[in-house]
Amino acid sequence: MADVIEADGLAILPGRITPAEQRALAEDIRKIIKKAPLFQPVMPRTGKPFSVEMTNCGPLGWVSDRAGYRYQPNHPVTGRPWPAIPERLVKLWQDLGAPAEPEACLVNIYAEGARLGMHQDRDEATFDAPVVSVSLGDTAVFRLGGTERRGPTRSVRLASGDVVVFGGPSRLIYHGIDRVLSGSSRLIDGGGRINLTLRRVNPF
Ligand code: MD3
Ligand code: FE
Repeated sequence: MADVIEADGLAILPGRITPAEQRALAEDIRKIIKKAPLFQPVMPRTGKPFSVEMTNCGPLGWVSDRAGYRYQPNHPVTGRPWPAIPERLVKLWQDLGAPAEPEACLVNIYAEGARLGMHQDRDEATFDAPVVSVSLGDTAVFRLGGTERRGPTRSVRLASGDVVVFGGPSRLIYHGIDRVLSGSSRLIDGGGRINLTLRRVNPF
């Protein structure tokens, strides 16, 4: 399918990653999880656990605990530095025209029933770079709003290999994952969905 470029800095690129590249990426992620085990973040203050499990790669990783949301250079459980971002993801970032190098790659793992409530991503010290999202495995029902919490939303399905670029005014839109369609992909043994988000945290 042709690239679908939408307005306001939003680009949805269905099937941007080939099936062979998707398998290679899934293997990269498996190795990252061996070095940087999945952890279950909890909500600031309340301590309510997310239904999504996470890890990171890159110089900085996003974490959430009772103290708040932040980026940090070390894994919250092992204390070790995050593994490097796979070269094929750095190349994707550059091929999409994003500036400098990504500093953080958040790995979100969705088992059956996992979801992510509507939120903005604004823990970064710069919004000048886009966020690049890569979906692998089961299809997600993604909800896309505007830059105000209230207001119209629409639903978009993100399948394995789809890439979305959120730049310009779209960098600060509200978004979330309503649900994951289990059994929709055979990429990941045991099913589920992986979402990778590549970000700049600091100005370049
Ligand atoms: C729009 N992840 O990690 S990817 C997140 O599928 C997150 O795991 C979802 O929202 C997931 O913060 C959605 C799409 C996405 C990611 C980051 C964005 C959309 C975005 C940042 C700014 C605007
Ligand atoms: Fe987000």
